[in-house]
Amino acid sequence: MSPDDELAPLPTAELHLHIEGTLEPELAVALAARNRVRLRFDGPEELRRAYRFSDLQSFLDLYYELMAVLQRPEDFTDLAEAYLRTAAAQGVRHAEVFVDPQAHLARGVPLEVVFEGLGEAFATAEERHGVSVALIPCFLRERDPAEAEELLPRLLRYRPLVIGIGLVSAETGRPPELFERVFARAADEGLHRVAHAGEEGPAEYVTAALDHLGIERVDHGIRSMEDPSVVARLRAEQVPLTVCPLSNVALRGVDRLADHPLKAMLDAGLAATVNSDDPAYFGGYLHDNVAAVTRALGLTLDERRRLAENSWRASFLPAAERDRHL
Ligand code: ES4
Ligand code: ZN
Repeated sequence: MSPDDELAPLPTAELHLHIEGTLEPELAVALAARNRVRLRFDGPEELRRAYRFSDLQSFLDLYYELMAVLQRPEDFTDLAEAYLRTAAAQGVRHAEVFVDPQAHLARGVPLEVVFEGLGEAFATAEERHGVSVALIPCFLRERDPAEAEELLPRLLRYRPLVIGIGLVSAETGRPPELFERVFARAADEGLHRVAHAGEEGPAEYVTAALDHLGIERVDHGIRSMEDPSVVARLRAEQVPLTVCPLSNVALRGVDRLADHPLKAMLDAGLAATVNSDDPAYFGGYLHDNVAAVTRALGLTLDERRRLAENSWRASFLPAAERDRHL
């Protein structure tokens, strides 16, 4: 296929991808065997059948449970390597990858295991897969903000691989303001800042994340569309949104892909991008998401080009490198 074909992948930056969410059932079962971890699933088929969700929390429960198979640095290397291979085939040329250090620390896996394991795969990603990679560790919003504040200095040691921080997990009852201090410190350290907001949480959480956390991109942000004043601000400030269509359908934030607000976001002049979130769980990687919304919403080739261009503008690449893709 050439890039002019309706559904050929365009070179794109992936800006919303949880590395733990790339754990395919086959790899989960293989790592469980390698590490002698018992899973309550008999094999990859049974596991794949469990990849069905009623909401964000039902997904997060399985996502955290399966992390048990990730024990050693090479497990993280294998996980990242599998993602990079698939992502490259889907047009991804740069990825700013999320990781959940607190989820691993909480089950006794040290930071070095996570970062050295991922770093091993990322160090050769450019030459092996033509993909440049950076890491954005995310704080878990259900945990005490003081824990995030204590963790931040330890994350700084992994610069320049680590370029920023994020905020993830279930939003309800955990407004962005709780994390104001750790985000302010990260800004002082020159780190980039993003946050999940307006996924299941209300449009006000998008505003709060912009005002209190100083975020440079909104992860998801689809519920912004419920408040015209939030839409007007996102448009005026050209705040990038990392939208994940298959995720929103899998977690029932949107009933059907045909009802997805992505097209309305583009029509409203928002800087929307398409990303894959937790592709092993939600039915597809970056181009699978683009192809699915293209069909469901009737996106034009020009609109797909705009999505790819938005991804480069929204990336945290140095300007000279970013502009090579525009
Ligand atoms: C996530 Cl889809 C989603 N939402 C919030 N937090 C997450 N962590 C991993 N996937
Ligand atoms: Zn996410």
